[in-house]
Amino acid sequence: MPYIRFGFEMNKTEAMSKAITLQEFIMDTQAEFPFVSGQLTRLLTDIGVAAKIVNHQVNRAGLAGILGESGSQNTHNESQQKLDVFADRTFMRILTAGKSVAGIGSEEQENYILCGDQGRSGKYVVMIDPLDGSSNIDVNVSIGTIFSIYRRVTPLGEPLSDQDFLQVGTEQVVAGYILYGSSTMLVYTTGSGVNGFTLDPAVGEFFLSHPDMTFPESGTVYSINDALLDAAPQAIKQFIAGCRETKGLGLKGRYIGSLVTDFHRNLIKGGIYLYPSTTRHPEGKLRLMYECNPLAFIALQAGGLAEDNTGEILTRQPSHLHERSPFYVGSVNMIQGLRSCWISKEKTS
Ligand code: AHM
Ligand code: MG
Repeated sequence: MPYIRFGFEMNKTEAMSKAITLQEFIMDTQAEFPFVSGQLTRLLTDIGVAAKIVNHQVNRAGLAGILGESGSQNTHNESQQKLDVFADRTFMRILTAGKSVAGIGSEEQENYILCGDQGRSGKYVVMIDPLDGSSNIDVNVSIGTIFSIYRRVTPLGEPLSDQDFLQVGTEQVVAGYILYGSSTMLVYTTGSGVNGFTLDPAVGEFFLSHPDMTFPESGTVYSINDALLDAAPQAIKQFIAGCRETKGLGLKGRYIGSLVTDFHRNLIKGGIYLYPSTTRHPEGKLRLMYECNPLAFIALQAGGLAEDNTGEILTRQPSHLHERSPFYVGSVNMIQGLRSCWISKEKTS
């Protein structure tokens, strides 16, 4: 999709050479949002600000002596790292300070948070994994933030309720992630293409660096935790066996164990990420609302596909906030290959 600025159409190369900041881009494209009121523009800007603060802390983690576990546990009984706590507090503080958010669901908080007067005002609900892949912090591996934004369901003026948070993935208005990697990137979609911005630390601005991101149709990378394979469904075993057999054709196995990083690489190079249901995690490990749905929404906007064990994940009705799901996301050819493995296993069982 061409990027249009001040009424002029630009191609990817022109857009990249214009030094367009995230703020400019958000303002220029805000007319794409249905029911535009400026609140979503403000909210996206706030996310960009919080990302810079978290990025600063991630980059100085070793020096500041804030590596290691904080001692507290999150709602899934996983030990929290100090940066998890910092990232969660930073996003909460900045998002609740703006007037556009009515409520926030965070992977690090047991219950959702209502902003202001029981969430009576503010048009939007945010779901966020403030720092994903945090077990990688101590070994200096890239980590990320994943977020999505929904329009509230209950009328303005009434307190928010469960139904505002338990919306199907297709209702997302915005989805995005921040990758704290060798450079820091913010990638997001408002449902009209996917665009990536790279932080220039010297000036403290995100600049449009990856306009109109698309999954290569034919992926060559498969990303799975190999240790899970014995306990995974037959269809997954068959698919991975097929990948291994064809590796002479250029297929590669690559698994970082940091979802945003694995997803981002596959988005650029073409590939599939798989986190299956297993004996230990029969419902999968990843969280539907904080991890799977936002990345699934981005994947579809980028011309890829995303599924759970039964089909398209975005149409699945969540039943609770911290629901888990198997997750398969990536290039069209690879997800279709996986689909045919599910079908052939159904036929033989
Ligand atoms: P987290 O939200 O506790 O960080 O867990 C999610 C992470 C993903 O980033 C990553 O893809 C996955 O867990 C790795 O899990 P495993 O170590 O089981 O392969
Ligand atoms: Mg996570």
